[in-house]
Amino acid sequence: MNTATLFQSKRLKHEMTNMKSWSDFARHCTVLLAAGAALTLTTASSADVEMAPLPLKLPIPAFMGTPTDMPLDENLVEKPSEKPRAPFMAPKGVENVAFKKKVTSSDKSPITGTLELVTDGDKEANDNSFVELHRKTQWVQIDLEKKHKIYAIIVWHAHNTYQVYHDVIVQVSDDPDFTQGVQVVYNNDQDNSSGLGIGTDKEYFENYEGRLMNAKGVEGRYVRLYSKGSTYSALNRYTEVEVWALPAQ
Ligand SMILES: [Ca+2]
Ligand SMILES: [Ca+2]
Repeated sequence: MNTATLFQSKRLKHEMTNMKSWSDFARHCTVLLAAGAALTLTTASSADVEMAPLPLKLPIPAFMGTPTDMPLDENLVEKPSEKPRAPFMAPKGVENVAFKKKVTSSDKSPITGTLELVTDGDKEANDNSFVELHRKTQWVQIDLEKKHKIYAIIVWHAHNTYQVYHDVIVQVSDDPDFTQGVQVVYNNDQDNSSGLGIGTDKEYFENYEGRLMNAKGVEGRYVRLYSKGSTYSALNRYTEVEVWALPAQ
């Protein structure tokens, strides 16, 4: 018998001596068992997270169907789906933590709209619902105010007409300057024209569903989204960005 077991045995003997009856002892054991069961339950719930479909609210579609007259290289651009996107499963309790959070950008004077539009909750395809940034590679960045565990990032650039945005790169970091600890969630810059590394994700057609990127629980405080114009315009429009996450432990 080791010291710990001997100690426990002595302690139990002591407690039994002090108990007035067997019913006292039984009550004591029940309390101990209940405490043990509660502990087991806590361990099980943290290891086995309950999942639920992301409670997304989609805007009204500005057009129906899929483009037929757009040149489409299936190696580069994803074929538009005829079906609605399948529900995305994430841990129960995730929230859009980007809502009303501060947005900064590489473009200090947007052509139309303001940066607040990126996280104001309006994702409709109206002309006054997006901020329009200048040409070439531009980014918008959201400060989540503290570190989060991120499960999905959804972006609506502009979904008023058929178009494919170029160099869509999404990164997460704890560094507001994105010089260190940068984690890449999405990158479809397949020819590295934005110079942030070759991406292996595909380009895609914008529509009312936005683009949902699986962030796989990546942790960070800042989310940065790049783009370099679209098939419609050399300018960069952002209607809304959602970041579905839980606070990081
Ligand atoms: Ca908006
Ligand atoms: Ca490119």
